[in-house]
Amino acid sequence: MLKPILIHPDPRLKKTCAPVADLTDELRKLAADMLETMYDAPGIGLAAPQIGVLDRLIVMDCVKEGDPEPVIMFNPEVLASSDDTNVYEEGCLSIPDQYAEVTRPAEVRVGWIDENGNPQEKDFDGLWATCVQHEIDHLNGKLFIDYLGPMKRQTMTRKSAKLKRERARA
Ligand code: K1U
Ligand code: ZN
Repeated sequence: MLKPILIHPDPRLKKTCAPVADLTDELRKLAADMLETMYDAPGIGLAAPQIGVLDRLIVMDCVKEGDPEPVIMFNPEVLASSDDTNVYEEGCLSIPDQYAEVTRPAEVRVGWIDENGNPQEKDFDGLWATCVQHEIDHLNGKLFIDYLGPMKRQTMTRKSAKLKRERARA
């Protein structure tokens, strides 16, 4: 089932999300709905707070061509980050049609609980590394525009607020 994606500014996008304690069928269904919503948007990632759920859950698929590689992460954590960095022009489904360059560690080791309740650990690089850091930021109430200077951030926030008002009227 498709879920509506919150548009910035929204107080729920600024909250720190709570760890998931028990993996229930309800949470698995939520993850499946998030993947469906992400593919439909379309996007390469989605975090639970973007659909108004303040749980530590993200989904991703950064494969551009070929077979899809959906990933579901409960309680994801960056365990280690490289010193070398990567600049990527990021977007956000909660700040539609706006993009800006963000510098982040080029490689990260991430730990998480998968949909079967098993702990996982993996090194990510390239777009996967950028995306997983972007999504984990969402769980800590941080948006990619928070890495920008105040003028650029304000301009992008105003544009997003205008789009949000227009969508509410439509
Ligand atoms: O979390 C989100 O808002 C999703 C976001 C993830 C992301 C994009 C770029 C860099 C880091 C994280 C998006 O998916 S924005 C849409 C997008 O990038 C895209 C859409 C269609 C095809 C390819 C990319
Ligand atoms: Zn985002």
